[in-house]
Amino acid sequence: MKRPNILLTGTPGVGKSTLGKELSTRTGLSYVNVGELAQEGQLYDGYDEEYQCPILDEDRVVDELDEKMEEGGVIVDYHGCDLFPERWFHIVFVLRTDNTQLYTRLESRGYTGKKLHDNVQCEIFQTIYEEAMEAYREEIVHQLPNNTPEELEQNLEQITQWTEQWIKDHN
Ligand code: DAT
Repeated sequence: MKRPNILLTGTPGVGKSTLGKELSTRTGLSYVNVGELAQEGQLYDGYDEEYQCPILDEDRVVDELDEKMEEGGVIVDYHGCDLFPERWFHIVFVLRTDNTQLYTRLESRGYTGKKLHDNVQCEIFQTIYEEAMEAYREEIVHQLPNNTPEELEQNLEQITQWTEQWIKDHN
């Protein structure tokens, strides 16, 4: 059976992993958190002193995932999107959160100072949305507001429906 690959992207804290894990339960697609994958495999290439975090080795991440992506049926979660081959994804969702809300979420995650400020700024400037619109065909890129539990549920229902329809249409 053919199954679609879905990219969930957006600024840290917009709710990608919350949505992705539940979506995986509802659709049966597998869920890959690229940050965790890199951590487990130490797929890093240096260290960013400014942000105090390791730098992703993008080529190794792509190599690591390529076979699984070719098979289909994968939900990928990452706060960037132009490192992946365009051919991997059938649809791209950019989650969006209002900046006051996002500020609170990131603060309670322990972000402070420049890291907190820059991430909220990233959301205000729609950085990831623009990156997605450059990297993928515009028709497959969708923004989803994700501020409240109600919106989370709506997003889950919408993507689950889309997935079921895709599977019907391609099998
Ligand atoms: P991400 O994976 O994009 O970094 P997350 O899934 O870890 O984000 O969510 C960050 C925090 O926000 C976490 O405490 C759960 C909460 N959250 C996620 N989606 C939400 C929503 N739709 N409404 C309210 N809170 C939400």
